[in-house]
Amino acid sequence: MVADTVTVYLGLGSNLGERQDNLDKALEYLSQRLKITGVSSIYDTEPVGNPQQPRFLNMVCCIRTMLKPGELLLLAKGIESKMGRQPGRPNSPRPIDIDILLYDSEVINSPDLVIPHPRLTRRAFVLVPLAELAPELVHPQSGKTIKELLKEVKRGVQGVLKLEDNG
Ligand code: PH2
Ligand code: MG
Ligand code: MG
Repeated sequence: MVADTVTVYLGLGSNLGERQDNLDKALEYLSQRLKITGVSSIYDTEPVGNPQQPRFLNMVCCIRTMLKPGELLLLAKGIESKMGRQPGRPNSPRPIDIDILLYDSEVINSPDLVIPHPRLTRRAFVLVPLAELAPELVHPQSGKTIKELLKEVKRGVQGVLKLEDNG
């Protein structure tokens, strides 16, 4: 029997150290365990939440995997920790943050994992790169497409600048 693979979107962010190298390294680690089918441009973004921290580089990738949501979370956390992220310090600068944005069209509300990512619908630094890869993708809870959600973002796309040398 062929096991099911699902399409998943991951958000990557870095605001500590060599940010672009960190994104590359995270993609390399991910590709050792799953198939990356698409990557967005990289964006230089204003920090949201804690304005005292350095600017981020953010991007989104699309993957195909047989990993279950919990297994994928463990993989993401493992890569974060291998790359030197200190656990238990939310909103502090980090070499890498890997967030599961959407897992197929599943809705999951468990204590350690909420999918779709709860802040996805209001974050331009996620919606802009996600809209590059999947503008017509429907967000399961709102029933809106990524393109529509992006149009509705309150502060618009200010503070989200495309890195021009990223192809
Ligand atoms: N991640 C956060 C909080 N704020 N701001 C930007 N621009 N990019 C991020 O990836 C980001 C953030 C928590 O994970
Ligand atoms: Mg995050
Ligand atoms: Mg995270």
